[in-house]
Amino acid sequence: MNPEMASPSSSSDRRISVLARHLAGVEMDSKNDSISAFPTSGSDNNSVFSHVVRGPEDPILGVTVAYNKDPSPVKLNLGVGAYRTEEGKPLVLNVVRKAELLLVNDRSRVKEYLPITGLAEFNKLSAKLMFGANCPAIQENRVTTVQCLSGTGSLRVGAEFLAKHYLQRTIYIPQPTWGNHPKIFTLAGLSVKTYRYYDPATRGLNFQGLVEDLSSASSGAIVLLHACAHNPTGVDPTFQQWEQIRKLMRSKGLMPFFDSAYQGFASGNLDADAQPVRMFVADGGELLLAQSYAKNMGLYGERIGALSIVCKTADVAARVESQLKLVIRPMYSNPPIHGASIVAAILKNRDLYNEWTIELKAMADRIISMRQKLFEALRARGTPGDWSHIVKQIGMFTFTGLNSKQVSFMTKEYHIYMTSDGRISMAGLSSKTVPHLADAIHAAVKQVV
Ligand code: KET
Repeated sequence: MNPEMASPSSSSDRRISVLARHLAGVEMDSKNDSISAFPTSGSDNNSVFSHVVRGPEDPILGVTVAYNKDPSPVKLNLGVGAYRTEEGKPLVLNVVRKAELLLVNDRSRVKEYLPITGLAEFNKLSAKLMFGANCPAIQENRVTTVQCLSGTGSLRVGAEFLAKHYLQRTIYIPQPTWGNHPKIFTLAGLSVKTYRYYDPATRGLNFQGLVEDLSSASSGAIVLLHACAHNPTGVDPTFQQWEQIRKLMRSKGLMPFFDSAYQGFASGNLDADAQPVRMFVADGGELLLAQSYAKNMGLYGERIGALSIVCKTADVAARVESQLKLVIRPMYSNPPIHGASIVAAILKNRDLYNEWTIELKAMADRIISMRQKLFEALRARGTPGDWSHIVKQIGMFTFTGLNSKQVSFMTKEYHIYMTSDGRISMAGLSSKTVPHLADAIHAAVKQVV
């Protein structure tokens, strides 16, 4: 549909519904004398919001809320994907501390607004990090990159741009996927469908289902792909499978929208984890990419990420960027400066960059060692079932296969907090807490069906 046609009718619909609500309110007021003529005044206790019902907690972030309320000394939060040290503490990377010191000591830095598109240097370096130093699309200025509010904000801005300017409004997301995806895309105006991804029987990729579903997707549809370390399953396609997915998608004109929240966390190597995205860029086609530095630089609360759109020509890319600015400006005007400055300081300096890759690898390795430890602990207890998926799965999470009843049992009896789909954040585990988790899983599997 032509977006110019869409807006007048939808805005008139909105006006009519506001008017209808207004009239209903006036009628109610006139029937009920006890309601003040000025309901927002403090003269009575009738809140204009009294009809508001309590919303549910977020399925992932709500786990932390519940965890924080638990006074137990043995409680363990394996809900949100946030890295913890062996001591169970959040980690600020050394290289981030160094970059922050550089920034603080640089008296020429000011706190002016950034441009709508963010810190230019950060944008360039982010595109290079994912697409590679010698990427022709970058050299030909066919990529536009805008700084956004971490991965979530990048997805949202990309989705709003697509809803306004792309020929298709349907986006296919994997089944299952990160719980926020359907909400982000629906609220941005896209219509969400799913493609088969995970096979619970094999605890692996349902490649045939994926191929069938993408083959029957309508031409031009958008397809959300996890760039690496699929959340929540920890199951990624092989490079050969990626190549088949690429060919299939390009032959049907499907639009790839990559979500990269874990670059470096899958293999421990930033370039290796970028490979699937680079395969799609190398064929000269178009795509979108949402990047997050929350996990791989440990910059969670700095809300720093980027949206890149790879286009066919520099001219198109420039026009696309001008429209991204029109999406961003009324949403949050322009992005925050601090996180972008940290990332840029690290990415542009060879020593700091190298130091980052070492720290990143150490995080990835610690997660892998937790996989091994948990697997061995379950084997030692003789826990019924095949737990080899714990060591096979990739990235921050293990998709255990535990059901929601078993999860609530573990929370109630063992004070272990995780999402109800049975996902555990391996990054929240330490050598000290593995036995406690293994005991809990063992009891849950034995006692709860
Ligand atoms: N994509 C994926 C796949 C993802 O797992 C997350 C975060 C994000 C994007 C967004 O992250 P941001 O902080 O906006 O850069 N996932 C973890 C945290 C969360 O749910 O917010 C999680 O799954 O635990």
